[in-house]
Amino acid sequence: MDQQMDIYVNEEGPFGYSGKRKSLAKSSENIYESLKSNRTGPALSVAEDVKKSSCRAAAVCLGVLCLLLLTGLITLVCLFIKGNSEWEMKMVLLHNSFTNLTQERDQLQTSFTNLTKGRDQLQTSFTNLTQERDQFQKRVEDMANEIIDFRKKLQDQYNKQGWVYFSGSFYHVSSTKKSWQGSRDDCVQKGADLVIINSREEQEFMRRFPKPRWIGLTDRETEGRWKWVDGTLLSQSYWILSEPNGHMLRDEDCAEISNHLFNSWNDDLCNSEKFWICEMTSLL
Ligand SMILES: [Ca+2]
Ligand SMILES: [Ca+2]
Ligand SMILES: [Ca+2]
Repeated sequence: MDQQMDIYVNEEGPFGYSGKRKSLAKSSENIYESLKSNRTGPALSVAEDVKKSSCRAAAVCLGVLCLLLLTGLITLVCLFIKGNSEWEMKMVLLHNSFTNLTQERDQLQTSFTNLTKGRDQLQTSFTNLTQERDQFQKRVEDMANEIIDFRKKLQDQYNKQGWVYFSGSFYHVSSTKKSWQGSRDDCVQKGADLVIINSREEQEFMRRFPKPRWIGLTDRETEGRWKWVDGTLLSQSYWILSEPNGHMLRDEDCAEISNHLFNSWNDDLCNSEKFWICEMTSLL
């Protein structure tokens, strides 16, 4: 009753209304607490404790969950950062690889360009060389034809003078007889010398000339040491069987050739007068 009277008393008056209002609220709470404590008693107090314990447990669980979530979140962030770093590293490596590949591609492109230029230059050089070769071959063919023509003309000219051409040499057979030395002097005067037989073909060619004739072979310097007029020693010979023999112990030091046999050489006295054969080696 006194409190209610205070309420009414405090509501009066135009001034101090707020302070009175607060006083009124506080009084009401006290009244409510008093009433509540009066109504529930000790049982309500135990329930309140249980409720508080539950709240604490829930709070603890919530805290643990938050801690776990935070830990998981940190782990995820670390994994993300680690993964991100690895990805960035891979990206850097890929970028470097791409850069290197690009440089290698450019170098290869440059090399290919240079090789292409070199190939083109070689192709041009090859074409020029081919043209020069063709021109050179044509010049050689022209020169060969000129030589053939010149040789024909020369042969005709020598033929008119009694010379016969065979395998690079001109041959002249005499129509008169002289000693071996006289025969040789005549050949030298013609710009030639007594024939030197260098091959089987030349030996066979000699058989076309009839009658025994002096050839450019002698052993006047050393008996039995036959030499050609150019100073070379005799290696391949075509003596008649049992020749050279120095017949009847005569000093037969000069060689003659006849045409009746393939092996047709004979040694005879150098002062004997015989026909002879001159040979002029041709440069053609
Ligand atoms: Ca000869
Ligand atoms: Ca002799
Ligand atoms: Ca003889």
